[in-house]
Amino acid sequence: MSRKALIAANWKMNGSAALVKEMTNTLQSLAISAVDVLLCPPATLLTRFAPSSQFALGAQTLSHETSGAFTGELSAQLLSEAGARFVIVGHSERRSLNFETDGLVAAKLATAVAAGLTPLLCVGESLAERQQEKTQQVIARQLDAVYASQPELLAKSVIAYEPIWAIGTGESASPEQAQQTHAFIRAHLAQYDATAAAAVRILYGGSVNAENCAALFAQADIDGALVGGASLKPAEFAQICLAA
Ligand code: G2H
Repeated sequence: MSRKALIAANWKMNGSAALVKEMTNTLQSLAISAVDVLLCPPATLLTRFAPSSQFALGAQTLSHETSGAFTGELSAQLLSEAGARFVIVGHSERRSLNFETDGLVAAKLATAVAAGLTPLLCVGESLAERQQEKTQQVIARQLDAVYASQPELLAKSVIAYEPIWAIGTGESASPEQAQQTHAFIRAHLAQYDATAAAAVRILYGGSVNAENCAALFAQADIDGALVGGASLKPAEFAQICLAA
């Protein structure tokens, strides 16, 4: 099964109109075609991007509601109208800082797909959970919460494995550690839809940079990366795209 790599930038609550221009110029000049490139800036910057064949745009979260009295929230439709084609769902920062439960993540993912957005579902264990050898248990729970009752959504999803202990710490999972968990994720998803599990792109996220990315991309079940800090530096992000 050959899967086209996807390199996704998660700017988190960073970036600026100036960075939009700088990143656009960098990616336009490279004309990368071997991999898909996705930029997820803060929602307010989505409309600052001119349409480009070099990259797609995504949001970092969405409401599970479609409209109504939800002050401060953004619906899938609003994000789509702003140019988003993808949306990150269930990032660990949303799960911990915004108290997003497995159930809410599942509802958000379904709402995204219904509106035509491709969800990028984040899963991953904490350091304590890894030390207690609960990595697979935690990830299985996070996947089951979404796909056990709606397996048809798997074929429309991208998965990102982001071990919480590797996020923003500068300490990436080793390629072997990541591959082991990616293989587990693919095998676990096969119980819902074997064809979709073989085809689904599973990205690695957590302190990916220009130095460590090639070894990660060499692994059989790693189909790209969700890049945080390094995606704020256009030259380094471009290097990561070129390494995939
Ligand atoms: C993990 C990742 C991007 P960073 O959150 O989603 O961030 O690359 O800074 O660890």
